[in-house]
Amino acid sequence: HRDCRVSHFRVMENFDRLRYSGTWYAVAKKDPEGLFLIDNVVAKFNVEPDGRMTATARGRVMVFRGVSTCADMVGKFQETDDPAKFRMQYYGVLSYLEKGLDDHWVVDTDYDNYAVHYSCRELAYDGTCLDSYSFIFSRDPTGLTPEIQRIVRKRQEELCLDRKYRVVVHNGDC
Ligand code: AZE
Repeated sequence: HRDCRVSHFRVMENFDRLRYSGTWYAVAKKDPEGLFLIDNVVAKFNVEPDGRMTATARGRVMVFRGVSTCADMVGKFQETDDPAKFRMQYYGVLSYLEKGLDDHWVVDTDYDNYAVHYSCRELAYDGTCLDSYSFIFSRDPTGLTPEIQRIVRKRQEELCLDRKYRVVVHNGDC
């Protein structure tokens, strides 16, 4: 039986934010509750001169029922005692868009092809997650190789999120 306690999830060892920087295309995502990025999600991670990690993200979001727009979001990362676990403060460049403070964990990456991201917004009393979101990122917008898909599927299972992901479409809308 799988251990779904969030504090027991394994994250990337010796996470290197410099190798992680640059453009990542979301190829799959597991949505949290409420409003979220819909598709065409592209994230760009940077390391600032002072060493801190920042990111921008672009993607299509629903603003009213049936009306969507492309949103530009900014993320600033606070370090924790685990180098692969951050707190991400984020906000929309346009004021009406969402803002918040989320966990941002890099679960696994080979830096050159794929990354598995995880965020739990609300813990249950038993330590499992009540409201999470997760992105599978690829350096290549057309997707991941079958070999890497196997690794990613394993990580999704370990996060207790197998079969909870949807494909993120990239069709040039944003
Ligand atoms: C992430 C990559 C790093 C930068 C940022 C990310 C997260 C963005 C959101 C956006 C939510 C938007 C909503 C709009 C209505 C993880 C993709 C900022 C959580 C809900």
